[in-house]
Amino acid sequence: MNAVRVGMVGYKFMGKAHSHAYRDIPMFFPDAPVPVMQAICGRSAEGVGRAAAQFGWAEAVTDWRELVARDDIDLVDINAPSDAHKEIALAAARAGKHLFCEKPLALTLADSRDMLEAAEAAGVKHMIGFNYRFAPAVQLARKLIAEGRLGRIHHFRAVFLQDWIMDPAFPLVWRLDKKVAGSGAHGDLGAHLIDLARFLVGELKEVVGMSETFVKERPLPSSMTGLSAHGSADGATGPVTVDDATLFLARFESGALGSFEATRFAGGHRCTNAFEINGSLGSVKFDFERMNELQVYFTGDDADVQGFRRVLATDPAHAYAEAWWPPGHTIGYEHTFIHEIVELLKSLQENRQPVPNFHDGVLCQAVLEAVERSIAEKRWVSIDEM
Ligand code: SOE
Repeated sequence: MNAVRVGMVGYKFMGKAHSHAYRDIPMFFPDAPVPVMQAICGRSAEGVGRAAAQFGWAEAVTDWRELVARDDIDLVDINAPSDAHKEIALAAARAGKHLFCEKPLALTLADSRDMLEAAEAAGVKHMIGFNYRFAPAVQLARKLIAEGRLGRIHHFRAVFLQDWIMDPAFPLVWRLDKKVAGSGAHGDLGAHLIDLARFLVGELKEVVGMSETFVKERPLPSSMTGLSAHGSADGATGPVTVDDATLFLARFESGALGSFEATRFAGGHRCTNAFEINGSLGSVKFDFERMNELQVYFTGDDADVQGFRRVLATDPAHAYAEAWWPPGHTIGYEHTFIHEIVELLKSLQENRQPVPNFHDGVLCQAVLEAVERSIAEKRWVSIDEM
């Protein structure tokens, strides 16, 4: 397979990130199949038409049902709001298309399982968009752990901190509506932490959580411009139906202990996605705001140089680095999507499932829902219960 014809549903934030990746891949990853940007789909003809022209899609369409049924599409890329994922994925799988779906996979664990089942029944490839795995510094952390260089892992400590809805005048956008988003900071940000935890340390065994919605009523939006939306002028308000912040503790299957904090109320933190892992032989620290770096500590270092050191993950020894610039020339947020989609395209070429796939989406959703159950029932919840 030398070319993959893509049909994409959604054209906002993630639509732009994915489009940018499709455009860059032939230039920097010439060995991957070429993504052909066949058609982009959105509800507003004007909006999607503008996006198609700006992002470089051959065609703009408004009916996703027609799009997923077309013979000239191999892969359906779903980055519409979360409540639309399931219906589109099921129809696309039935039409025999490979699937690429943004996180969280669906609004509920039951829906996620339906999506996995549909993809498996159709025999198509399925990928979920957990892009942070694909930062070279995160891949380095994984390699150090897999090679046993951090020894037995004791702790995984992670935070995803944002502050874009702290102003009570910020409007009730779709991300604050449970019917559309499933949950708030928990599913939007916590899902990434859970995925990183699973990727780096392994499966979680049990969880206990707490959450809060600090601003319970907000102005209705006058424009749905995502993270920079504006409130309505007529003073109409509506209830916030998702969490502003969710925190939880976890025990991993391996016996390691985890702590997770996802919030949109951490003033001053625009997008702090950070973790620290402590093992018997060493530790690593990652902060997405300095995404090219991994702080590394080894207990075996000489006594006079003990301490964390900064490794810049831009050398040929680091994942994906050779495709880019000479050592020391850093990369950014958009590159995580490029690496993720390279994995997807190569999986199609090699006729194997990409990683992470819908199984990972289901397992992440099981943890998200176990935390919600724990909060509702005020108790530890085992992942096996889900
Ligand atoms: C907004 O909170 C958001 O863009 C998330 O939806 C993304 O998944 C995360 O990567 C950054 O923040």
